[in-house]
Amino acid sequence: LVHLTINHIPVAVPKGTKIMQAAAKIHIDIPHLCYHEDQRIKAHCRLCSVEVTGRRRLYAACSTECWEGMEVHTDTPIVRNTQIAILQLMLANHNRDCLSCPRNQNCDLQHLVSRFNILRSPLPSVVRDTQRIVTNPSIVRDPSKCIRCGRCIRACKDVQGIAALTYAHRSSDIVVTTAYDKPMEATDCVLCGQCTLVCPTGAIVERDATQRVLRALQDKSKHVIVQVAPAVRVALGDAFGLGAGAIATGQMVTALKLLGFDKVFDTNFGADLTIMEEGYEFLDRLQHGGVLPMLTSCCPAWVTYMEKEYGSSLAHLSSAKSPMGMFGAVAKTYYAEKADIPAKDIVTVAIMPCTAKKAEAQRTGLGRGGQPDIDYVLTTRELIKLIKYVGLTFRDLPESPFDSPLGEATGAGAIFGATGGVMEAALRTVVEKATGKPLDAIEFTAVRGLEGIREASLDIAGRTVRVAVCHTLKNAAKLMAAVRSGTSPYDFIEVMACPGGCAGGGGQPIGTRRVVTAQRIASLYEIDRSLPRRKSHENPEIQKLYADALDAPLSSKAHNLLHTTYQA
Ligand code: HC1
Ligand code: SF4
Repeated sequence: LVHLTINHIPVAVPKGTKIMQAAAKIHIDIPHLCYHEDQRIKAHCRLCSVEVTGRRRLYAACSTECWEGMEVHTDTPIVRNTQIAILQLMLANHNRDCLSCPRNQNCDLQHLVSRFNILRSPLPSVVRDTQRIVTNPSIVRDPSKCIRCGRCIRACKDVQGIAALTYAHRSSDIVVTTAYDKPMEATDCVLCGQCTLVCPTGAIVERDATQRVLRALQDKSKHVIVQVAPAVRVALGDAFGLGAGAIATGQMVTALKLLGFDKVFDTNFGADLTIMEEGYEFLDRLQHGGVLPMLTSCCPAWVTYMEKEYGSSLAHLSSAKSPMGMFGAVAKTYYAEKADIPAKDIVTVAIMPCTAKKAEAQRTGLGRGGQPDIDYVLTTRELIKLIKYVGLTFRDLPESPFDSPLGEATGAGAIFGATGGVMEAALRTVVEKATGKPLDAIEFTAVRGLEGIREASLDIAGRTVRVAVCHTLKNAAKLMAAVRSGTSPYDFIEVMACPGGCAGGGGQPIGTRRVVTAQRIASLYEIDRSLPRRKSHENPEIQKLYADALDAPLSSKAHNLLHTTYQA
């Protein structure tokens, strides 16, 4: 242990601990902006400067390791004046129109300015007159809000291995942008939104669809239904003080009903349906010499990555639409018929932990007659805004069940929101169908966890099947090298673009970090354990859907409705 004092308070920490974490241990939050708990430390904003007795310079608390006998001061006049000067400089170069900013009241810069009681900046504004960049369905950039902390750059490069965002120019002209200032979607960007999750301000945000959804809800001629992704229910509570990973399914359904949705359905139902199609597709490929390894296709950022980077390997992707896509197709056909409402009068909204889902909803393969199957996608963050807008005291809401017939789901559907969940859900059905015998052990723990790449071998009806699971595109690239060269040892690979899978999705609440994602994942497995049915093929609503309208998995009807194609 290393012994030091911070503001005269003794503290002992393991060797290698940074001043920032030592201070946190005694409940002192040292201000910071470029520092992010999950990222490489850059220490260039200097907002976390502290004084050390006997030293003539200031130290960055985020990057400086504690030493024996160190005396740290976080609140001296020099420290305070430095921090205020840094914030004033930032403000001089910042569009201070907080009222119209999507991050109003949820902005690190705004919180710090308020914490330091900076009422106005004495410096003249040098903010450039730039426009918001709205070129794709998922992500909006506002360079006038950028404080050049580099967190988005690191998320893109270090997590996804993409590096679509970068610094350009020098000194006071430095900006964060794309290569040649291209629109994000024209670069290698896959719209996963990890950048939006780490931005401390409103410089890079999801494209907001809340107003359009509110208008649809107010339109009496429309029947507005909503589906909610597996990972939203374990993240939404963050914004309402329920604690990380809190399971808020019932309150969430009540909130959506109070918002005015005519029916509240479950994407987990779509996930069960995906397992039927994708699971049977895998068995079919396995038994009839199809293209292997088969790659999962439910994460749109991953699918876009495949289309952009591995165009010659698209035959490996499962043709199954994502759960969101399958749900939309069933909603505008089967459900429309059952409810006796013309599809043109049904508006489908999807609540997703994901910015890439907004772009996925606009894929031509996910619609019929020129109309999309999913009309609007809202991120978890936008749902939080809507709940606050109507003034619901979320934590006190009673619980409600999902509506029928697209609201019943099994534990297999629930775990889709965790990295490894799609694979585990698929194996529960595939193994049972292939062997014709009920599985005794349904928990495939080898594919669980947060290792970047996990693998497992299992015997399926006398054949050894090798599967792999990975999260983040940086890890996917490692697996894809072998797939492209035809040397992959695997038969089936699950890829989710975001760290931890959708639990850590780019549309989740601001403040999402790896430790929080891990708690959400634990809750998803808890939901799975708590359900009476844990295999997709045992979902009675799915069985009824096949009996009524689809015949069987992979039938021509199922193919028409539930499968899609990809384009390099
Ligand atoms: Fe996901 Fe999926 S799990 S992609 O991560 O397959 O977004 O939660 O809805 O579609 O089910 C996201 C989550 C989600 C789909 C499912
Ligand atoms: Fe979206 Fe989930 Fe893929 Fe992230 S892992 S891009 S949240 S679908």
